[in-house]
Amino acid sequence: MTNSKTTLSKLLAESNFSQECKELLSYLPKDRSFFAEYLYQYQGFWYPPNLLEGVLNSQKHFQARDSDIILVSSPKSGTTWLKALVYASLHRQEHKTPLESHPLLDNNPHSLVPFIEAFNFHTQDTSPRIFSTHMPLASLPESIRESSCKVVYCCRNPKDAFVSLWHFMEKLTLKEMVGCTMEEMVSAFCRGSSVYGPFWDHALEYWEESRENPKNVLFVMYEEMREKPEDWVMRIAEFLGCPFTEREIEDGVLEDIVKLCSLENLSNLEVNQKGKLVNGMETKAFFRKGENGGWRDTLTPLLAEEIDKTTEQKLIGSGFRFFC
Ligand code: PAP
Repeated sequence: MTNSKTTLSKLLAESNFSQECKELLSYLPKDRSFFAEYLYQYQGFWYPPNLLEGVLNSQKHFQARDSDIILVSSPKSGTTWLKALVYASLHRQEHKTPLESHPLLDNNPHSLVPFIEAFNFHTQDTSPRIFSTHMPLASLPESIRESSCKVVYCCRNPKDAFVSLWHFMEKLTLKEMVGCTMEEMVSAFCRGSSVYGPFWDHALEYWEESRENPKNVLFVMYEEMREKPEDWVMRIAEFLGCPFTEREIEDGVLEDIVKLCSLENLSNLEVNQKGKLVNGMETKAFFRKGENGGWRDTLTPLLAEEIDKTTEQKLIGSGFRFFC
């Protein structure tokens, strides 16, 4: 615990920020936060300083290719799972027996699919390249917005995403570091001041883009994937231009991929129980219950209502609904 705490404090507070980032931090709106000492508002969304620096760096240096695949989500909305599913689907020719030998058996999904804001986007040179990001639509690097690469956005209902973040922070001892109550954290979440928040604006922007530009942006919901994973993996593969054939389905390829990437299977692997990411985060922190509606065992009715009210206000006139 001490180790991961030290690594995280370093990551969040002591990074050696670029001059550009330091200057921005000196005048951007800031809000006291539960995730870092302050979150800073940049292009309408809120970031701890280390992630803001990652966003700036990717906006400057990330060069998208038309064949790239970008997996996008708000934090705690199914990123790890989506990375595993897309990686396994795209590499299914090379790794035909996924339950016996597969990179996902020895690597956490975050190690196989780099996170654009984490400065490690130069490390991948396969085709297609798969990246992930939590960046909002309008802040994506220009080269992504101008390319014809495919974006898959994974959305989750705000109460479960919030609760997942709460437990994640508890596991990483971030709450102790910042010192906040759940009431304070809900209140910050609802005013938009959470990592990559406002949560609702993030989802709405990608949802609208997926309707305007369905060839390039696919919007999926974590809860729907939980209910019918095979259907959704097929839809994602089709969207990415590598549909599963009847024969593959008969041979159990799709079923094996879903099993390989299941919460139960991944969370029991040694790499996901004892491993660490390059930034020092313990891989086990990314796996918990994965329940639809699991927020009920953490949020009081009053706090749930506060989030519901915000959701209601945010979605007025949009035609969009979260799953539950
Ligand atoms: P990240 O944004 O930090 O990458 P992310 O993977 O999006 O995290 O979210 C973690 C959630 O996904 C956890 O949800 P919970 O806290 O409600 O349990 C985690 O359990 C869930 N999760 C991780 N891997 C899988 C998986 N293979 N299948 C389903 N859910 C998963």
